[in-house]
Amino acid sequence: MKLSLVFPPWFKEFGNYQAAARRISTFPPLNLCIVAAIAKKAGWEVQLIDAHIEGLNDDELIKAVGDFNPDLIGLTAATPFYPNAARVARMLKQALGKPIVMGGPHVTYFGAKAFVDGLDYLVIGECETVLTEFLEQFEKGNRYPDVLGIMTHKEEEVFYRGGAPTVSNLDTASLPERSLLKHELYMMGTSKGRKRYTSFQMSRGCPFSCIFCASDLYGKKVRRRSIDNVVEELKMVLHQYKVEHIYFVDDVLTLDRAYIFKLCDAIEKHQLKFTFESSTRADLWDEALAVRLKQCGLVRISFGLESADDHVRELMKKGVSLDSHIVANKINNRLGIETTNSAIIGLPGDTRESINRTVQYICSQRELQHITLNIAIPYPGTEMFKMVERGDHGLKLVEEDFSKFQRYGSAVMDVGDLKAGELIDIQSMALMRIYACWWRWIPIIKRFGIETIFITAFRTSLALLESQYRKLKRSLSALSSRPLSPPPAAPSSSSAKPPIEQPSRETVLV
Ligand code: B12
Ligand code: SF4
Repeated sequence: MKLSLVFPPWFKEFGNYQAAARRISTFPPLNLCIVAAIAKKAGWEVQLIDAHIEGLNDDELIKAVGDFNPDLIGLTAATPFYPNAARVARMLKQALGKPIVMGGPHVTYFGAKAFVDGLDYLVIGECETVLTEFLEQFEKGNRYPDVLGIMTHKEEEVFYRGGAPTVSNLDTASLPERSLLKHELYMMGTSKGRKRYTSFQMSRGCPFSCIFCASDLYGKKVRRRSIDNVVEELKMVLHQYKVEHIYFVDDVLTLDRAYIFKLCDAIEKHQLKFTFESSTRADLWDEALAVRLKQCGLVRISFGLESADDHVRELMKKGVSLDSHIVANKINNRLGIETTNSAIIGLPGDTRESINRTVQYICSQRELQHITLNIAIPYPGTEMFKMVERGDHGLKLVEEDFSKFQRYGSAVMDVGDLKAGELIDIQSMALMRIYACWWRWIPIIKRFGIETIFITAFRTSLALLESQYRKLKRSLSALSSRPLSPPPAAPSSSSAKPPIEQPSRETVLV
């Protein structure tokens, strides 16, 4: 049997920030490599196409999959990728007529609501515990397999027994099948140059409950691989695929301090030479840890600074003090470890003033060298998604097209009297204010390259000009249409509603 795994293309969804996104977000699809490993072990022949990195258009994608002639096609999607993945599913179904399965965070959250024309199966949860049985049943010709974690449908009727159990011992899972990736295409900019890189996972789960994060989609329990198991995969990645840089996608790299020291000892003992990066919390960072990680190749770490406003910080339930951020950045600046601080605007409780406080704080803190400034998006699976459904803190969803669930140049909810559109303008202006400081340019140039910075700055300035022009046009037309007598009664609430794009209902099966 043959399985074709496809990661659909997605850059154009990043609008003005697509050049920067292309530069830093071309991650190898680790989940599809895991699926490939399980399928191969079950005796299937597997093809993996990352249409995004390979730059394939629709026709080229259909041809590549068609030439392989699979029995089953697999797709993956986080929320903003989902509309495009659903489009690709419909397209491949029309062109090739093969059964299609989709997994990932979006379908795990929405279940049956994620069925669209073309999709035959959804994998709800982690696939390691259920995929082998599903493939076996499929191979036997059972098109409606009664397997936990597998959702299927016959026209409008959905069959589902419940979510896939999580993997309790990650060491028992097959190592991701990276032989199917075109490794030479995955390059990451680092302070030590652009390097061939891959993504790598040592643990799953996070015990914290930040309202904007979907880390507990598969449960809160933290599961960690043994150091020996990690070393086995590291050796394979470095020696077989000549990877030079690793992005550890663990939710919180330094959650278990002792584990990290043991990992460093193992990296040294086995003489594994590579640079790496990851993300963690600033309150789980200290000098001894930073020194040790740097000795073993750490070049970049990300912290979530989020907001500088006390009320917003309390509502977002992160529980990391601003002081810890400054201390952690100070350590890294002294040691020469590049540090990314991710801030968010438009969180519950945010106002123009609180956002201004956050931006002012960032501008005044020289230790915070590299900042990313995201617009808060209520991703399905987060507490914030539930808050917006309930309308807590004046949150209101104004955009239901999931492809717009991007953190840059796109906003999907009003926050009190802060309108979504206004947040986009505030983001552009704030980024300009933050990056007006020359000492912030160097790490950015190293990471993105001067050409990417120029394109992004140019497109952002154009977008700002456009938004000013739109505002001016609106004011002029309001002036010219102003009635001489007092206006009639206020419009009804339904006509005052902002336009919300509805998903195309005819494609939603259930
Ligand atoms: C790397 C990563 C990325 C990469 C993804 C690239 C890639 N090629 O995979 C990049 C940087 C591009 C990215 C971007 C974004 N990401 Co991201 N990302 C991650 C991260 C850190 C790791 C993903 C990963 O590899 N996980 C490991 C794999 C093994 O897990 P998995 O994908 O869930 O897959 C398992 C199952 O779902 C299933 N499965 C998945 N797909 C399939 C397919 C088939 C056929 C089958 C059978 C099974 C199956 O099997 C896998 C093994 O059990 C996760 C956090 C995390 N720790 O998972 C966030 C995460 C997936 N990202 C998230 C988000 C929100 C985003 C962004 C939308 C915003 C952001 N935070 O940056 C953007 C979207 C970009 C866009 N176009 O809009 C959320 C998703 C929430 C949601 N509702 O979708 C997560 C969970 C982070 C979080 N904690 O909130 N991301
Ligand atoms: S933001 Fe980080 S600390 Fe907070 S829940 Fe997500 S992974 Fe955990």
